[in-house]
Amino acid sequence: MNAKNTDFGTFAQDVMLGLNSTPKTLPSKYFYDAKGDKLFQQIMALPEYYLTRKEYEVLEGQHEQILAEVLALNTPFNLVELGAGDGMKTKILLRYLTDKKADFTYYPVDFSGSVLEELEESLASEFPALKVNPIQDTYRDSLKRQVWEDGKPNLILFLGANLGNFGVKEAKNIIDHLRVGTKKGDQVLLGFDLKKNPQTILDAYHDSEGVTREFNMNLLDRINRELDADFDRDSFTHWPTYDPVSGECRSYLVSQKPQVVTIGALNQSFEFEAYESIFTEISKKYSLSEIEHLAYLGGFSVKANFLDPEVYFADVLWEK
Ligand code: AVI
Repeated sequence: MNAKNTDFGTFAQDVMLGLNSTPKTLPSKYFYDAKGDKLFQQIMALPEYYLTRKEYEVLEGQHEQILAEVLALNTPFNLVELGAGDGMKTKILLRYLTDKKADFTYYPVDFSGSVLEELEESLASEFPALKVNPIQDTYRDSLKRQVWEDGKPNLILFLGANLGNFGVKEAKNIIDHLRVGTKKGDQVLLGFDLKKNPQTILDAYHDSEGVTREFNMNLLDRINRELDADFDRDSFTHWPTYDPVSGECRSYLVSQKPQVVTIGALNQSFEFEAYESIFTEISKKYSLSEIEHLAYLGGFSVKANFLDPEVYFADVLWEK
């Protein structure tokens, strides 16, 4: 595996920067340790969390059209996936490509080493002949390094509404990395959660079983565990919000009282006023016109938008 340094130093530094900011913030990429990965799997199966089911529906129903062009090239290619996760949805594409005897190498990129290990195991048993080259890295750094680049056409997958976990400026920056990290003729398939009834969106991030709450709280547990801190998780409330204008669903952990939290590894204490918040995650929802604008910014042409019948989710195919 091509491993990147995701060590203690980076985590500690990001926590220090985030908690010293005003307002306080913690990066959502640190949700995903072994426990966070399991919680996210549970989230994906929640009745309120429609995103995974809807994207599955799109890929299951329209994979032939989605892959028609890359198959028509009739030449070996690379299938690169940014944020591969458990590969559940990608396996629809892998199965179809394998059935069609396509000659390709699959490069799953993920920040989480444990996720990649599990994925590699499941692929080995379900697709024994598949050429797999896992890369442990961030989206941006992997696009900078392009370890897959060998002159063959690339189809880059960025599914699961993962781009939504970045603010507008950062999302544009990632699209810019996609622009630089692809060559003419490469295709990109991106998943976007679409703007819809605000209540439906809010419910997806405020599930009745409290799994999403636990997912956020795990970040405090992780800081306690890995950075020798004393967050009292019961004195924080999980608080998701949704703004239908910006399409931004934002999650916060709100301190229920004035308190001081000490992080041993940073040798620093952080004061919280009553009801002061830590911003933990953004999950932006897009309109189709906003998505088209992103394609334009990246210098991509829109080949097709693949939607579910309820128009909850879009997988969009762009070409450089
Ligand atoms: C991974 N990502 C697209 C999820 C989302 O919907 O923003 C992460 C998540 N956060 C809370 N629930 C799910």
